[in-house]
Amino acid sequence: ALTAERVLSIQSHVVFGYVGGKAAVFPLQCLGYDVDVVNTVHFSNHAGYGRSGGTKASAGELNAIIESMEFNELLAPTRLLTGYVPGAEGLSAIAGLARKLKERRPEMIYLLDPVMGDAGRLYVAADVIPVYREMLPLATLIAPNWFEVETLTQVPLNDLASLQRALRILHDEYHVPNVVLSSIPLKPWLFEALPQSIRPTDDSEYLLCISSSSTPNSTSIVHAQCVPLLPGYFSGVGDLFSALLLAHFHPGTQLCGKEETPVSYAASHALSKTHAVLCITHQHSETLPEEERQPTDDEKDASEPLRRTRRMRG
Ligand code: PXL
Repeated sequence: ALTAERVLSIQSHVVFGYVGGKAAVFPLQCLGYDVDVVNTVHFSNHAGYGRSGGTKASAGELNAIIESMEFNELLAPTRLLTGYVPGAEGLSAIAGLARKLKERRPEMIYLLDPVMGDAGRLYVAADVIPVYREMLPLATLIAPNWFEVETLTQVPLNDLASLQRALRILHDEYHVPNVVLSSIPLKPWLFEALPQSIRPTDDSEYLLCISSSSTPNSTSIVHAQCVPLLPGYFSGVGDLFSALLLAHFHPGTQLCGKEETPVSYAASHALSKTHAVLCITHQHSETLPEEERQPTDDEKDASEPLRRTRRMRG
């Protein structure tokens, strides 16, 4: 169904391939949203290639865009989506905008994806970390990966207690109402912690998606769901997932069932659609010559420590 909603999407643009805005904007439009697009960088390709050419928008350039939109009364999104921002200067300008929009329209839904890196490696400047921590209270929901949760909370995630501690820090200290952690490798300690009803029963590899919502009495509701791991290297999966998560998040409606929250409902729709896109991408890759299917050296390095980034060239 078409919505009258307008998303302001602030993330990267690449010429070749589908990461950042290239992975997020089209799905949002397909789901009926009007999307206003601010590019934080204009690069040839994503960081996995080792080399990428192009420009980063300075804080001055971002502010010039914001000010002119404001002047022309074009700045009234019902939803805000922020992703890849390469450094603190630009991110502070975006933080100022997010703060202003939220003050003006407190019911605005803000999905903050603190895109910083993966598998133990940062792909933006480290000076964004404290800026993201300051921005967290503005967010309606955040979609960090495993590494980004560790980076934001400074809690190494190596057992169930540390995972619970990190989620509590995000909810209680940073006042984030909803956290969605997708594509978690299903380590034995996590597998053991899963209720029988959602434990995979076959031997293939799975990823886990957790959504955690805080409740007024300082407890949280956690939902978890497993999704089959597909072989190969994929880029931009997190950006696609976040866009779909935002698109399917409908608080205050009767859409979701008894056992669900608006976030777990959105996460489950985002998960199945992301999985469907990856299945088609994987099928397509099987038709390519062998050499085009290999991850680049940088992608291989990035995926080695945890084997959790799954990227494909493009
Ligand atoms: O998917 C995250 C991302 C977004 N945008 C750019 C990137 C990356 C990850 O490498 O390089 C430009």
